[in-house]
Amino acid sequence: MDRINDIFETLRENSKQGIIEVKEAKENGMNIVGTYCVYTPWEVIAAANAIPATLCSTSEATISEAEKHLPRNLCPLIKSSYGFGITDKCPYFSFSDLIVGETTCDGKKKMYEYLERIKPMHVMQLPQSNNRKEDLEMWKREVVYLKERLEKEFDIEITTEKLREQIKLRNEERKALKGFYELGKLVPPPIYGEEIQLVLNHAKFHFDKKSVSGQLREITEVIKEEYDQGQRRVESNRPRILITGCPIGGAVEKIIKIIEEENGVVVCYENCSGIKEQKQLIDENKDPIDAISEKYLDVGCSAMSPNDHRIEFLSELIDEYKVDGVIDVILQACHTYNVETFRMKEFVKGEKNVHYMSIETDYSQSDIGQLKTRISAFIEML
Ligand code: BJ8
Repeated sequence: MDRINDIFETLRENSKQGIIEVKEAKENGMNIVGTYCVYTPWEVIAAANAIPATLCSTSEATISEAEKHLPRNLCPLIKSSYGFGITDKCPYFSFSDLIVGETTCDGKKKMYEYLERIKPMHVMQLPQSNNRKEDLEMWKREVVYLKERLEKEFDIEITTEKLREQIKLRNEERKALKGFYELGKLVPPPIYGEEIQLVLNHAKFHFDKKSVSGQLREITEVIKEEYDQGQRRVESNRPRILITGCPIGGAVEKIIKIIEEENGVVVCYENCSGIKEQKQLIDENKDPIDAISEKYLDVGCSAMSPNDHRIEFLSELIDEYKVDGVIDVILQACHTYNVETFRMKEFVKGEKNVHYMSIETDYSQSDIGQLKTRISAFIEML
């Protein structure tokens, strides 16, 4: 019996378990808060005794409905999110009592204005830079406004103790996730990028964080043990790829599939569907609101100007994961990430001396052939 295959098989079988968990929580009187972005302070929502649930945004299925209200030349992630809202096809959206969004890119913040017609929304005003003390002060006020809104909405007091408890809980999950990711540093890596994604999705859509942390540690342990005993699932001659850029769940997982079919292997995801959120723990010794504000503002998203945090983190990851090539995934009409490709290319090729390519795609499968040709040529060059 292959223990690692068994683990992945079970995760595939349980991929819809999150919906059942949220449904049961709702039936037991818990509130659900829908979220879209890694800037959302998870701990504040959880301290209000509510479940923060990531909303559906990665399928093409609802885009045509969204285009009845939104322009066609808008990022697919925004159209998909909105489409799921108006068609009521995302169970997490249906169960949500409140949606929390942030003013990241223009398309997202304008879409929230329409979403508010369907569900109660709380939009956090995100500073457009994260390197000045004024930015942190502004963001801290927003974190406090969110806390107050949740208290009012759910008639509950969010105490310092509750915040501390949630910080601890989520930090444990971050540590467990980090431990799992770091398997990708091994040469050759013990598992494929597609399998990494499977585990990440499991963590994202399971809401009992205590048990998720335990499962992650167990999965990491089994993979390490098998590796130490000589099991090699991934050939050592596969070029090691880091993915950066826009989030790549659901429909965009086509890129991971192509990379690995074309004989590469994804060892690290720098983007928001990957390690970006786990980069920094929340300081458990500080005032919880201060510590939460600092951690979340640190995220290196292209909505920030300048976005130096992305470069700094990318630099560390390229070295630590011994990366041969960086693939920067841009969702169509994502201007902020698209503009950053020039700086990324300069940095990755010029300063890190690592191969770089950017890919623009959407949620359709119509560009598969073209992506295959480009990715295969890139991997061959490595
Ligand atoms: S912190 S990356 S999850 S905003 S891809 S909708 S930026 S046009 S998703 Fe994101 Fe938060 Fe940033 Fe991460 Fe706009 Fe670009 Fe679309 Fe984007």
